[in-house]
Amino acid sequence: MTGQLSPIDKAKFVAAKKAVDYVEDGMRVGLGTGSTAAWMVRCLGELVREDGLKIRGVPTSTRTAELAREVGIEVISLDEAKWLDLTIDGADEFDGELNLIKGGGGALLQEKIVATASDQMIVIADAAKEVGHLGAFPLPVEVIPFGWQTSRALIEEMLISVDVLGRDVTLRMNGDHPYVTDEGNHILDLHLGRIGNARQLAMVLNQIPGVVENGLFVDICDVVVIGHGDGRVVLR
Ligand code: ABF
Repeated sequence: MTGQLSPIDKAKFVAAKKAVDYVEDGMRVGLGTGSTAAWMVRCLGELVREDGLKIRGVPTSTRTAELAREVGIEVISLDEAKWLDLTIDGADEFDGELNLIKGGGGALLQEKIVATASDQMIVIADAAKEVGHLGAFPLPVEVIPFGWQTSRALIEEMLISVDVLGRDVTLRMNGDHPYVTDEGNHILDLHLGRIGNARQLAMVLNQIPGVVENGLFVDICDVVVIGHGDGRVVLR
């Protein structure tokens, strides 16, 4: 499965492989989105096929659902699962309080719902994702298409009164067209540079009309499994 991996892919793989140690027979598992989470899905698939691991997976995106089925994992909906024992997902940034920025892959809405509906959330990440302060990675905010420019203007106005370094807000594009999420929404990327108070910003953002969800995961992550290019794994 792994062949000759680049250091970054090795880091992602070893984090993913370590995280699946937490998965036990009979679990309902939230399956994350992104390249690190894809390694996790492949590792779980190998355990299902070769060791008879019995789990049911709830994917956080259509692409994760496709990969999970491809590797032999039984896929169910969150409504069928009702609640999850464990979610394993990637992240774009994590800080010392295990708060996260997620959504670089465009799946933040389902990711946050699934992670919140879990007894435990494990993040798997290469070491470069660890930051002193969140914000260098543009913060994704999912907005409905109706009046998205008004939502953007209201966000820009709100940013004047919060503790951030930058205030540039851009519409995420997919080629010549706006990016469209699995739910048919758009994503605004907030180039904030440094977020002073993630908890406050997460709350204020979701009060803005048209905003569906934001990529700040505050008090949701329980453990971060950090992979390094030399094969080392560290837990936070
Ligand atoms: C996903 O993991 C997204 O929320 C986040 O953008 C992504 C990180 O991607 P990768 O693992 O490819 O670095 O859950």
